[in-house]
Amino acid sequence: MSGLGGTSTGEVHAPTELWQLAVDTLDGNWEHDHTVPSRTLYPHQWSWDSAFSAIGWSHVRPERAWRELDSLFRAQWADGRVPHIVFNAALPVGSYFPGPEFWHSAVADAAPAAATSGLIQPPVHALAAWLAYRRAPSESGRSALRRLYPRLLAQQRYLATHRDVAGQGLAAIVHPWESGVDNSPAWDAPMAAVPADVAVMSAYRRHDTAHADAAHRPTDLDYARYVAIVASYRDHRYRDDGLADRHPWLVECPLLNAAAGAAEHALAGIAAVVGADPGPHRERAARITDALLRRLYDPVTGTFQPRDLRTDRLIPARTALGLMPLLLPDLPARPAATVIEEACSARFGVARRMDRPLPSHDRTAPDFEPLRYWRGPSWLNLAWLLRRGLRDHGRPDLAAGLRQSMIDLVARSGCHEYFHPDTGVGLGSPAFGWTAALLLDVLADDDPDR
Ligand code: 2M8
Repeated sequence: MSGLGGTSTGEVHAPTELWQLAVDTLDGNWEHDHTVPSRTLYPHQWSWDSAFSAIGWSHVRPERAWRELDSLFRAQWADGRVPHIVFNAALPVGSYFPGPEFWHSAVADAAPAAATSGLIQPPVHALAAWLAYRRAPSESGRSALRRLYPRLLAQQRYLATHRDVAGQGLAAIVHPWESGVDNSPAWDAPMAAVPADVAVMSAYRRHDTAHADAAHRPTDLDYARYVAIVASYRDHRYRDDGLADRHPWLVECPLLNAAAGAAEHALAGIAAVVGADPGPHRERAARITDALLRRLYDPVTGTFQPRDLRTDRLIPARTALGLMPLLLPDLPARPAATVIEEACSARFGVARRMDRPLPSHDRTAPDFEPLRYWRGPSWLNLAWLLRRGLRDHGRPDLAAGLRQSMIDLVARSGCHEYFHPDTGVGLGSPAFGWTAALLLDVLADDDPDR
């Protein structure tokens, strides 16, 4: 795959055709005040998907970027958490599993009126708001930033207080779904420790496997554990006090914490626009970077690894999560250099001219699975995040290679959810929101050396 590659039917898409394809995909997924990730697989509103969609909308219909973020933050909980799913009440029961009746968010004192999940996702929203504003600065954008700023602050405060389970300056996640990379091999060891019986799944009907190949999705045993972890949290009314003593799955994730650090940098920019003080954001950003280095950087591998709080050990799997702290503009030169080395190794293959796209997991690992969801396939959001990091850390050449590989994937296969990491064949949902949105963003940014 190189240049604007051929599609599966042998056509070559011009950039203008790709642009139109992405706009049409986003438009097709627009649902009154938000973008659904996929009409079939994920018909509700997802948290980090909405942030990525807002970035895409800022290039074509900026008012939708603000509606997208506003609608998500309307469902923010009183404790500051931004739920990972906001359910669309107009959809029939069974449109997604686990649906609102399973989450039963009303059991929580802090929950909003709308039905939501009780989990979070990586906080990429401040970055999205900041980029959307910079790409389409306007008076309505400024008022949107003024509306969103206190909500984004509350989101950060929730992470820094309720979720700092170890008291070491990093946020813990309580479920693999909070990482966004649900069945990553990074979670295999902590998942194996969760007691669950696959037979419980006979009481439920999975919705995903009706729309996607079961061999490309998490297994039934994964789902039995997903359900068990949610049930434990829900049974405690989604409260965060006492998590360390009772919760079956607790991890510090490099991606989620890098996103929280990048959010503070973005908030410093937003603060300057809305007349607030950027100083505290810079200080908090520095503290998060410091904690990531102390807690999750492994000097032996030269990359970042998640920490399992149940064993207090770093998780050895070398997934793309380990590259994500490059998103932190203040990551010191030495760890930045070793992470870039990891990105360029045979594990991930980042190069000026990439012959294959970025995989979600180490290509050389025995548990690399090119078809199964977050266990190997290529995802545009990970490539987009890493590209930003490479640019910020003085490697515009590698960032340009990654950008081209993203364009090639969509030129070859369309706006799929994820892609085969060798052939680029499209997998999962064929009309996926963040693929379209982030493609627009990289197409618009046509100065690859910037
Ligand atoms: C996937 O996660 C959901 C659960 O949240 C699922 O598998 O049903 C992940 O890819 C996640 O990162 C994404 O936000 C969500 C919607 O696109 O789908």
